[in-house]
Amino acid sequence: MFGQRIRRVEDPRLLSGRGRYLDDLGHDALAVAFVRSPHAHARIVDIDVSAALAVDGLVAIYTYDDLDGRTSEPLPLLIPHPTLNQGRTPYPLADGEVNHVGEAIAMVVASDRYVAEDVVGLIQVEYEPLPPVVGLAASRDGDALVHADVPGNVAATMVQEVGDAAAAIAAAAHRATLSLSIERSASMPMEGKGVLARWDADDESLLVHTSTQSSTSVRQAIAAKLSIPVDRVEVVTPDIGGGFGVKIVHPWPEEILVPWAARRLGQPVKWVEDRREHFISSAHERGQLHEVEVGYDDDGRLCGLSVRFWHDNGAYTPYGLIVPIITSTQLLGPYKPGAYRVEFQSMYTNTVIVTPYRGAGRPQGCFVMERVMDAIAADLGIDRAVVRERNFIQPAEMPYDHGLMFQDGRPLVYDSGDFPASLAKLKALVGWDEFDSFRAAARAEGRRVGIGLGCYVEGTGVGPYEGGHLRVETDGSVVVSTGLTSQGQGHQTMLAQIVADELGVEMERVRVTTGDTRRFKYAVGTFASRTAVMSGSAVALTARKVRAKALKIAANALEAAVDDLEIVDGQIRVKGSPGSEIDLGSVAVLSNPLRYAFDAGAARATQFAGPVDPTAPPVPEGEQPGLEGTDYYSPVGSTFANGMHAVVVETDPETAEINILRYCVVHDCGTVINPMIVEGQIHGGVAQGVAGALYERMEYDDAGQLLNASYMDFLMPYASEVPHIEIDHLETPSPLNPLGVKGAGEAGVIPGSAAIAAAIEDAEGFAITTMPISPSQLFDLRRRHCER
Ligand code: MCN
Repeated sequence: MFGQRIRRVEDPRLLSGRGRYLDDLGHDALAVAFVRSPHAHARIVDIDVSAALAVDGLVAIYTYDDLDGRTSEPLPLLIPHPTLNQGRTPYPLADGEVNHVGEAIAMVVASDRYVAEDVVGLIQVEYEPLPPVVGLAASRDGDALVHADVPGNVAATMVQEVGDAAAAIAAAAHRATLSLSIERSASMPMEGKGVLARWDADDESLLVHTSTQSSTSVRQAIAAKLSIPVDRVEVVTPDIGGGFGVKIVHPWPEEILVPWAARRLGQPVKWVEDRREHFISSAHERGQLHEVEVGYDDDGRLCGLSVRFWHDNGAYTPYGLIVPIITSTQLLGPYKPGAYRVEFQSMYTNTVIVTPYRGAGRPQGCFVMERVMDAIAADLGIDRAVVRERNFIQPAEMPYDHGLMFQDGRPLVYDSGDFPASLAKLKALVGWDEFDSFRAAARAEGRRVGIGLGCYVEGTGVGPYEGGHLRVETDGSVVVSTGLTSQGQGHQTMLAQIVADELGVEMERVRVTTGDTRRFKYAVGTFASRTAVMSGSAVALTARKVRAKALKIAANALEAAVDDLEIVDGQIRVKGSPGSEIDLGSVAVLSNPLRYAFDAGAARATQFAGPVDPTAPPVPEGEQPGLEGTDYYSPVGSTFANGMHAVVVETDPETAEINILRYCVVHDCGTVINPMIVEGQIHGGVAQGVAGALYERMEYDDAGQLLNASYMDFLMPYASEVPHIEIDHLETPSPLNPLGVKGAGEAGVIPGSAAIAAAIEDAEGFAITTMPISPSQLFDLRRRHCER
């Protein structure tokens, strides 16, 4: 099964409308709607609910003053960092001050959502507006402050340096400076966030369904905030209509408030985010400004690189410095930078918080580094691919230690990759060396075409651990549970593939559940393209453990040596001796002394009468009953996937419309478990990369109002804007995990802006330094370059 193009087992259910998403549940629940701030920055003077109290169907209105115990404290700073000495997190409901449009101020619980929204409209909040800080320029000016006690709006400053970059740049034969920026954007999952909570007063326990990327972390957070023992909280993740990072914050305020209200009211309570709420109160990403100095030799080899950048972290820092740390380290891509210095400042603005969105800081880093490569090539008149080849880390240099600290606090060490081979494949796929003749032919027809490259390396499969549980049922079917949640990546399929191979069963007999703490309690979450590496490895190790147990029991039953046995299609048999075999279901019966005659495999496993087998032997010392097992995988470091994209664009000489003619991808995620899923992941990623390059941006005005907070104005690409994607794979297995896999879930998005900017630059003949770029912006750039 491993490595085969197997159709996703979850799709028939999802595609035929039989998925169960959060809003398909809890039709008996009370509904929640929030009063959210219309101001980017304001003091709350008064909240008057009197006009709302008479509304039929209203159950409760809560403000900050109603919160008790630990719910009245700020939400946790999930990933602290020593340099984040000015971290700030919000309260579940604003405590006297709001710091972005959309921040929750009051929570309304009512008989249904219509009533709840009516009540929201009747609550009068008096504000004293404060000066808003919108955008990096205003934040860096520091004239107005987001948090009065944070000077200069600087949440953190972080520097990493390897060698003396300033000296290396000064001594280099050639130097260049670049100013590069990427605007804010955000993930737009089809399904927004949502929470449903049920309080069981007898058991004093909570059952919470939430559309999260980390059910185990939400469980811990609810238990801590509501001061309930963890074993009194279970969190279940139903089907999820996409996350792309935004559902990794654990907890979102609503994930505390809804269970809190359910316990207080003794009734089920549900909140489902609407699209406007998603725009103005869920997380964004990408907004960064970079100043680069680079020194290089006559051949285009890097001598020194110095990058200073500013990261717009929005109003709070619940997710710490993960995004800018990733940019600062992953920016280097497949290259050796010579001496390297990077410094960033994470800046507060009165806008929605920033947390990782698919790619997480890498699209910005890749854009910076690839613009540098193209600038060097342009300056020296060297082919852009050649400049890259000359700066590549070579396969023989793996594992390659950059001397930097990565996002997981561990050294940035690449484990594997063959960058020259990847580039050779990409050049062949796109026809790099033949492009000049294509360009000449196009020019002869009055057309403008250009080609661009983008290369990246992506740390995937970060720790600290994931686990799996596997049980063989007495009918021979296999039940696998992991704590990770699935947002559409096809985890049920790929984990079933792994188990089928490791255990020797048919894939159809394997059923996988994810994200249900009732079934598996210890997990970290689905982010950083870590499931294939982490859960894949954990489930493989678990399957090996259960296989060993099955063989031991079967060896006893068949009176054979363990080493002489094999498992084929769920049958354990003596190799080369047909006829002497026992099926896994029967072994499962034998594994449990409490054998019931009506267990599926019982008749085959033993000869006994009556409902319970009195002759069953005791559980052997050191063993546990049941053909099941649990194991964990905890890696020593991240594994580094890589890839390279080439894009051919055509720009309209009159209208400046930008069309992608070809989009080629070479992708290395180590050993591929399911090429069909990986290609699907690349397609989705490329669509988001194209979106980030040409369409999607968060358009704030100076008052901090998001002007395009609806799908009428926020340009998501349709299928018509996403090009046909040509893919080739290279497999350099990771030496770090038992399967040799590296992650694939984010890769497609990373080089989109870099490669598309390069292609537009190639078509137009002037530098592209900001992304995304619209036709009107390109049109303006043309005018400015003509005027020069
Ligand atoms: N895979 C494989 N072989 C490999 C690596 C991966 O077959 N060597 C397959 C696996 O089958 C897995 C899929 O690719 O099902 C993605 O694996 P992985 O790279 O481990 O990523 P995760 O499963 O951890 O998913 C997280 C990643 C991230 S971080 C974002 S953001 C993202 C993404 O996945 N969000 C998504 N892809 C998404 N896809 C959908 N449909 N929806 C989202 O919200």
